[in-house]
Amino acid sequence: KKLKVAVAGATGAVGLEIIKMLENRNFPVESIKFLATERSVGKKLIYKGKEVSVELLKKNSGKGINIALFSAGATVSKEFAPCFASDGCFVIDNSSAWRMNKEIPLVVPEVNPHDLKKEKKLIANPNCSTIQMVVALKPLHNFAKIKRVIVSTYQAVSGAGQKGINELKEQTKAWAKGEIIPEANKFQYQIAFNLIPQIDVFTENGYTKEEMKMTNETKKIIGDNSIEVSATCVRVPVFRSHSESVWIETEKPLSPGQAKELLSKTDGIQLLDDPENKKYPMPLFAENMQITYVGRIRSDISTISTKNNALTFWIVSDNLLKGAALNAVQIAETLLKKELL
Ligand code: 11C
Repeated sequence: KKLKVAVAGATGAVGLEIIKMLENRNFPVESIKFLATERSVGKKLIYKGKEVSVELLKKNSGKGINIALFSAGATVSKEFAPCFASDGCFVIDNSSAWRMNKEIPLVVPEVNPHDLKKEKKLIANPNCSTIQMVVALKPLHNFAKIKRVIVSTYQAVSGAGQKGINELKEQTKAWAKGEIIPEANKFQYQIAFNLIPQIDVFTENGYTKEEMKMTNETKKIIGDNSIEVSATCVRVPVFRSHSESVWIETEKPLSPGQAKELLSKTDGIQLLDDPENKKYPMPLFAENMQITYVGRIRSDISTISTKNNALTFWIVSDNLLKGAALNAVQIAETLLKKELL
C-alpha cells in the first residue's frame, strides 16, 4: 500500500529530518507534499532526488492526504491539525499542543502501540527527552514496577531548532577567532562553554515546562499515574543528542544484571555498558543513529545496604531522530502494520 503524505513545517530542523527518515526507511510514499507557513513557501527541497517546492499550509491542505507529519510548533498545530484530522487524514504532531489531551494518543511505538486507534486521527509525538527515557523505563517497569524516577538531562541545542544550532555555532566561531561572542538570542544566556538549567519557561511549582513534560508525559505513555518523576532539564553546548542521568526506585528488587538483560532484549535500545573498556553512551556517537543507548547501569550505593531497590544509569539518543523524526515515522509505520491506515 502506498500513501499520500504531507510534511508540515518541512523546512525546520525536525521537518528536514522527517523527510530524510521517510526516504531512508523507504516509507511507502505515493506522493509527497511539503507544507509550511508563508515564510518558507517556494523553497525547494529534495525528496528521493526530485525537487519539491514548499507549498502554503492551508486549512484544507489535508484533503486527499492519508498521513501528515506536523512539526511546525504548537500554535500552527492547534490551528491546522484538527482540520486535517476532520478531513480523514492521520496527523502525527510533534508539538506539545495535544500531548496531554485525554482524547489524543501520545505514542512511543516500543511502549504503547496499543493506544493507536483507527478513529483517533490526531496522534501526538512526545517530547524528545521523554521519548528516550520511556523506551528504557518500560521493560524495567514491566518487570519490577517503577515507583519513582529522578532524572537530570543534558539537552542538545538542536532541541531548540535551527536557531539553537546557529547560536552555538556563531558563539563558538567568534570565540575561536578571538572576537566578541555574540549576545544570546535564542537561549537565556551564552550557551557556548556554559550550561543553562532552564529549558522552556518556569511553572508555579518551580519546575520548568520541559521538566513537567517529563513528569506528565511519562505517566501517560507508560499508562501508570503512580510513577513519580522529578526532572531537572539542562541545556548543554552539544549540537545533537540528549543525555540523561536517571535514578529509579522499584517496588521489586532489580539488579543491574537483570536490568541489562531486560534492556538488551528491548527493541530500539542498545546496551553500551562496559566501563572497563571505556564503553558508555555519548552524544557525539549517538548522532544520526536510530537507537537509544543505555549504559553505566549500577545499583544505587546510597540504598544498596538497606533496600537494594534503586538503580542508576545513563541514556543517550539523537533528539532529532528518536526524539522527533524517527518516532514520528515509526508511529506511521505502526499504523500501517496494524492496518489502521
Ligand atoms: C528541547 N525538548 O530540547 C525540547 C524541544 O515540546 O516538543 C521539544 C519541545 C517539545 O528544547
